[in-house]
Amino acid sequence: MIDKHKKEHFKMPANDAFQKVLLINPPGKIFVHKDGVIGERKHCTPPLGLAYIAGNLINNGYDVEVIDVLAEGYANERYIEPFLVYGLEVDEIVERAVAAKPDVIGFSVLFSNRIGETHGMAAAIREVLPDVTMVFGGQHSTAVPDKVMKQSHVDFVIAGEADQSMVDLMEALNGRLGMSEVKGLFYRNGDTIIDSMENVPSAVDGNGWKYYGRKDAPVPLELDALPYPAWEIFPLDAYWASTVRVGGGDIMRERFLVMMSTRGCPHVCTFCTSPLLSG
Ligand code: B12
Ligand code: SF4
Repeated sequence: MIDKHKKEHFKMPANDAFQKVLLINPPGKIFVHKDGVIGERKHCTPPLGLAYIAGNLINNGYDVEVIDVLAEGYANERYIEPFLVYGLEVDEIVERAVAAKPDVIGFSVLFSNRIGETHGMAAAIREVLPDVTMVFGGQHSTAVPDKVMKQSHVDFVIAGEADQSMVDLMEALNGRLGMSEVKGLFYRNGDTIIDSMENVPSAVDGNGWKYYGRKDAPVPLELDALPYPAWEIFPLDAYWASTVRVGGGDIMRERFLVMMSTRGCPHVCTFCTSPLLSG
């Protein structure tokens, strides 16, 4: 079997200013009806996108650590009307982030309903780590990057599938690539927010959004060239120990992982962020 983590690493100079990346998976959050009945089941599914990003960062010689707020704090529930939020407490996240000594922190915001908690964590970490670089990504950040960038603790948004563009951002921070060369990157120039894809023609325009064809979208073009997801740095036991599983029910009571067999979509349904993310 091919071990994709054993590919040759870039020759990284020992004095790279940006070497250690901390990836944070936000807490879980489900809706609770006024009568107290839970509107949906808790979920606890290994975060495939973050694992791919971690795999490619490691493959390119970077150090990566994960705080999986959802899985590690699965049993720690609090009711914030009208939601049940579950995950590690902010104080613990801040403590862990400081101990990790990251140069860059990446926050995954797959679901729009998590953005409030994610900004809350990021702002709390920013108070104690004023110089750390903070990057937001995932479906929500892709859909409304300008809105996400309005928060002063957010240094960058990477729109789209960031398996490769997160590595490219690290290369840009270390001076080996221009910011404008990082696909899907939103960054600041003074008070102006720059979109590195500004001049790339869209395939479809709709409701103020640009939808790119897969070949122009901010996505890795050769999926087969990506290393395997770096599950070894994720707290898989916490996922396997969770009592509620979305989808598989009884089948998923054993050790399991997730995979995705295709990316992108030829349609542009107005309620869906998938074509924005993946082309
Ligand atoms: C699998 C899946 C789930 C799984 C698990 C998700 C997980 N833990 O990974 C489960 C079943 C739990 C789930 C649940 C829900 N889901 Co869902 N889900 C998906 C699905 C089908 C695939 C996600 C995936 O694995 N993609 C593959 C990986 C490789 O991509 P990725 O995770 O997106 O990660 C890439 C980028 O997002 C980005 N990225 C991700 N993290 C980071 C971090 C940084 C720092 C950077 C730079 C980039 C970055 O780079 C990654 C690598 O390419 C998507 C649709 C889709 N096709 O994408 C919907 C989707 C994410 N889900 C969606 C929704 C709405 C939900 C629910 C809220 C539905 C509901 N009402 O209950 C729930 C959430 C639970 C809850 N109650 O809050 C929406 C989100 C839209 C939005 N803007 O909020 C999507 C986009 C579906 C849609 N078509 O609209 N979901
Ligand atoms: S809902 Fe999203 S993924 Fe499904 S067909 Fe429409 S655009 Fe494609």
